[in-house]
Amino acid sequence: MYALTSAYSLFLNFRIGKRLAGHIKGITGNGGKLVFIQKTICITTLCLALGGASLPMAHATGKPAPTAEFKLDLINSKGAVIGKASLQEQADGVHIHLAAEQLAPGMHGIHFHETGKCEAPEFTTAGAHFNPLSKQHGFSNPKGFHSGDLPNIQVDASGKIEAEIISKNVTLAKDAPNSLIKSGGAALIIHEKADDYVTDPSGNSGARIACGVIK
Ligand SMILES: [Cu+2]
Ligand SMILES: [Zn+2]
Repeated sequence: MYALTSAYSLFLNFRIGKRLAGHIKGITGNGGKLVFIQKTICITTLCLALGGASLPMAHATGKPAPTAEFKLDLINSKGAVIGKASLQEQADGVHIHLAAEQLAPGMHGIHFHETGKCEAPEFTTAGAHFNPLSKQHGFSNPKGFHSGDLPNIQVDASGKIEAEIISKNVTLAKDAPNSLIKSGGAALIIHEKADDYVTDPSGNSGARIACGVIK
């Protein structure tokens, strides 16, 4: 099931404007019309592949083999497991494969947070967005963005999401400055509302509704 529609990609394109427009993969001009040739969108250095669509594999040779996979359960505010995610670093970035259910349909912000502690119901224990470069929040923020910022995800009408997100802004290489694999861990958090990509410190994305520990 596709997590995002082309219409949504267009919406994102209009909403974020030029900053995003140059980074949407798979859009090509065709007599002045936009044509989606591949279900992948990119925001700055992040790409969100649509659920179910296969990502173009990294064709680079001589690059390091993919790292070990880090798997995590996502829990909701009642502490129940509602999904899982796996992280794996490839030549083109850290791939986050996400599959979850029992979420409210619609757009939701999702980020890496700085501490690997998910205490329901509010998950404040996960701290702020992962931000080793001391930037402000948001891809559209001139002082942005956090290394842990990610593109919004769209939960379908049945409350399910399956998506693959790629981030070039983090690594899984232990103890690198922007590594998620660090002392104290990190967390992947889904929010109640969409991230507006500009409001510091968390994109006005509302409550933290699901959390998973990355260790
Ligand atoms: Cu967050
Ligand atoms: Zn942020």
